[in-house]
Amino acid sequence: RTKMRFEARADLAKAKIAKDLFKLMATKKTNLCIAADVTSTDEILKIAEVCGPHICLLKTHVDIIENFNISFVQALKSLAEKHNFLIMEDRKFADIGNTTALQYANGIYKIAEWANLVTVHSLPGQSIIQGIKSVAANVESRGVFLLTEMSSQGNLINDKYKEGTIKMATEGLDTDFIAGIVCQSAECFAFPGLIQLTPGVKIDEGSDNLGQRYNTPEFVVKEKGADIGVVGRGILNASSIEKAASLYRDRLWSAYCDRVGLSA
Ligand code: UP6
Repeated sequence: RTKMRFEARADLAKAKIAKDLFKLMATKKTNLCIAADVTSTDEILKIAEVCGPHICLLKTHVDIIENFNISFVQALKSLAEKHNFLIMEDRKFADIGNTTALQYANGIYKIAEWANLVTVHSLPGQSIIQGIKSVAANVESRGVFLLTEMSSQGNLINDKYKEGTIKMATEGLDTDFIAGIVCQSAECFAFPGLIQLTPGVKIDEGSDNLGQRYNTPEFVVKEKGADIGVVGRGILNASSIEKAASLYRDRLWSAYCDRVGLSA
């Protein structure tokens, strides 16, 4: 649980996109990422418009959208500009470098064209990052988050896998392209220039009936070292998503301020 502030960590970050995101969080005063896990383009755009002012990051699962089209991507990018947030496609790539490069740049979604960030499993090794990097139009405006731990009950990640992933994120050949790690605990903190993204956040702790486990905003930021908290259903199932986003933003940001000794 580092007490360093985002501004100072921006200076240490090796990936340009991590510097940008640290600075965005510090100036906009938000460390909330919304998981826009809905299946229509209209719903995602509504979330982006209404919650945009409260978030640093909007996370998509583009392959759950029923009516995907390229004008949707343009509209989402404009909203990202208007409200000043970045877009992360939570694709969780996990194949060999060559296949991952094809999946990232081609197909219907052409993720490389619009996602500032993507998530990647470390399972295949360093080559998966090299694959993505090889087809990224601009290494400065793109980057990856490496999955180091998962929130789901019974996942198979062990200490050795975790150590290997952290090594890849801190000592590998592509540290200029790794913005951060997706994890659940402060044990994963290795270098203050990396951003810790933690999903499984809900004000009402507990679990869903498919293995997801939740912790409160305060717990993930102050005890588990999260820099960014990812909230999906905690916001999406609220009667007002705008109010819920504002509430999660306040709770996550206050917890960060407490951790680093800032007045909110
Ligand atoms: N996510 C997790 N746990 C992980 C990694 N990723 O929940 O270890 C992602 C899910 C979902 C979001 O794919 O998009 O974070 C959590 O959504 P929820 O808040 O509705 O549970």
